Amino acid sequence: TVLDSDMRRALAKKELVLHYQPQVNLASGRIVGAEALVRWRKDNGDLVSPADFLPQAEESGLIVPISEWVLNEACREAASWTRDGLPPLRVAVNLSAIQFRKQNVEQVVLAALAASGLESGRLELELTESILLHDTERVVHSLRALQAHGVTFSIDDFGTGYSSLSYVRNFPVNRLKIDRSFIHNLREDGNDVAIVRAIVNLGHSLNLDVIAEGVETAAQVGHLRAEGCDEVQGFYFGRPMPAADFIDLVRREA
Ligand code: G
Ligand code: G
Ligand code: NA
Ligand code: MN
Repeated sequence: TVLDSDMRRALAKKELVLHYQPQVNLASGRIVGAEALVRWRKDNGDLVSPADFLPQAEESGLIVPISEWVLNEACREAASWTRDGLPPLRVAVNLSAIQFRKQNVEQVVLAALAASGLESGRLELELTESILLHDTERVVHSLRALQAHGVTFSIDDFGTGYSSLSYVRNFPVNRLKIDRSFIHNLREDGNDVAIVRAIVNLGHSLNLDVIAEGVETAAQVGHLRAEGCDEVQGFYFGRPMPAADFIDLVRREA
């Protein structure tokens, strides 16, 4: 398709960029990491959302080289932040199910760490249900191998899947990311209050950290703090932003 050849060109011409969204620890109030989110910056300056090109990239398989670029770029940039005097922030990278099908994820991740010099404990990989749904044994094997190197894993969009609880049981993960749909109406909707409490308690009783995504208001922050949620991410603390802006934000809070 036209989109495919455009994307191939985008990769070759280095039109992809990463934006970073801060992740804040609620106890310290400090930025402890960032989620890397890909954007396509076209010739004409337009910024295309991943929602508008990743589905087709998954269809065509181009998601594999795109994801590999994202992983290498995120590791490279995060490693450069510490050289620039920033604290050793965590960087979270989204993985796609297709990667697990088409490549040796373990090798690709270890190669990105080696090439960048990023300390492995600073890399977190975000897993979605589409990864956890299939080929469980092979995925578990890759995750365990990487975990042995210090890489951590989170379950993205937690609570929205068909079998979220079995993922927690079957996969070696370190963190639950409460899906933003539960955060959106947190104050008014009694069910969401109960669900957030249940996820925080589940996580903590299994020794997992819990982060809420889609946090947009001070009231939501207060609520999540009261519930004992460990970390937050959302527009309230910062939209996904270019690396230079993220670095400035971290510097300003230091
Ligand atoms: O950043 P944003 O709002 O536009 O992201 C839209 C969707 O694209 C989200 O579901 C996000 O997880 C996904 N996404 C963003 N960057 C990446 C990436 O590098 N790899 C994968 N697999 N998904 C991504
Ligand atoms: O979970 P996923 O990786 O799909 O989430 C990343 C997406 O969520 C990005 O598109 C990002 O722009 C979006 N996002 C981040 N923070 C917020 C927020 O506070 N509110 C809403 N509505 N979307 C957010
Ligand atoms: Na994500
Ligand atoms: Mn998410």
